[in-house]
Amino acid sequence: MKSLKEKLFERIEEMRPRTLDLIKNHSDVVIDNVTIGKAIGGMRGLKSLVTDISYLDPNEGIRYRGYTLPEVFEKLPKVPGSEMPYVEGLVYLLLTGDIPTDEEIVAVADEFNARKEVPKYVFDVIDAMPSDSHPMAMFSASIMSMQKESVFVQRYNEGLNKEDFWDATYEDGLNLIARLPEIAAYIYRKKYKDGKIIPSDPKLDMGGNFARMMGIEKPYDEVARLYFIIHADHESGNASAHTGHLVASTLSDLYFSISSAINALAGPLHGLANQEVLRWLQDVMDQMKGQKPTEEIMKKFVWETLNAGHVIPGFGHAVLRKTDPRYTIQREFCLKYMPNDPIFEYVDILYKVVPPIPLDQGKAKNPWPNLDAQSGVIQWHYGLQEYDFYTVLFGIGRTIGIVSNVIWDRALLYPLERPKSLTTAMLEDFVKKAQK
Ligand code: AMX
Repeated sequence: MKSLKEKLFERIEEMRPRTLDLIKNHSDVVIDNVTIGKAIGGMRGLKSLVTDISYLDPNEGIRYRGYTLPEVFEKLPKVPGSEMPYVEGLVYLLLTGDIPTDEEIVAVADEFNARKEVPKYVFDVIDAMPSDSHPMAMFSASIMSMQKESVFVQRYNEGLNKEDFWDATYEDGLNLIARLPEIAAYIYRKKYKDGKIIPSDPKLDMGGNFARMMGIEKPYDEVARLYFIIHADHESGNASAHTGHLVASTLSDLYFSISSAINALAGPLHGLANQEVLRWLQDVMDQMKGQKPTEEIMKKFVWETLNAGHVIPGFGHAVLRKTDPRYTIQREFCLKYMPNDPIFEYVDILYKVVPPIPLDQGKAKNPWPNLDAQSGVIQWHYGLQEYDFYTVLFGIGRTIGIVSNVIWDRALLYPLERPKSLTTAMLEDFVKKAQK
């Protein structure tokens, strides 16, 4: 049996000539137009990045290496006694494009276990931060503090050949992914549970071990696996993935790159949206004094929010144009494990009443729920009621996708990212020329 790294190298050798051929022989082939709307409008939808790790179809949602999310959950090997797959298996799939066999998954889980010891000074860094620091700031700082461990930097300084950059990046990436659950759980227990730390269990898989270190009973291990898998990747253009790629394109190591990506994820239009949804729902619940609203009453709350000039959190998406499959998978989980949860019942009513409203209003291009519409609700149900922490969970998942992308960026020798800017006056000149 080949190890994950050997299998990855096999794939890299297959891909390198294809990329080389595109650059050498087809660089002039046009794939998109750059308009003023795109240049000022955050490059929305501009086809200007390449990744084979995932593809976001506007109608169908995300595919990981060609597999839809339901297929990923069905095909990846399951943790014994669990309905959810190994998160470690997703890393294997994203890196190689293959579903691991039962034998391969055991080897990969062992490889992660061997890498998961967190250096003690990381906990000292967290302890030294003010206790009211945002958990995402603590998470980002912890990752940054480990930069001195970088295998890439060490081997780069020894004169590493650029053909082998991916190999050292693989070492950093897997070390980082293996350590993040313990770091996140430490931040949680330190910040919200009086610092009573629960040690890691080397025999457990990533999701199971995370649930244990968080101190939350079953089926929270299933929630952890579900979360890390659905949040892992969403193409390269979203803010966190793009930040990770951009920083790594300077040949900064993965500790710099992932810490930056975590900072990008901390914005309310990106990873922080899950807590906004819960806040909105609980505000409605308070006003309803716990009563279940009718659809008519719920519509009134939605309109109040819109009329106050705010967005309905958990709805809409920059690329997707249908219900997010990551929402649907969580909804199925809720229907199975927590159908009578009062907040879930609210989410269900919202799903019925919100979509026609933005359509009537004629503004939002996508009126359907995104993954955040109920991700906070599930956490709340299992006792994780500290909103600020939710984005850290997203960050653990997203790191898996970014690490996979950066390893491949290095394998295919992608260069420094450096788009060109124009001035406003130059754009106005383009308009004048176009009008002549
Ligand atoms: N409620 C009300 N209005 C909305 C809306 C919503 N949920 N989603 C979009 N709109 C409005 C926009 O504010 C914009 O109005 P404007 O022209 O007055 O500025 C208009 O509809 C067009 O927006 P769009 O092109 O459809 O969306 P976008 O690509 O600009 O933004 C997103 C996408 C996700 C930021 C937006 O839909 C939004 O703010 N949603 C609520 C916050 C949220 O759920 N974020 C989570 C996203 C997923 C993630 O990364 N975690």
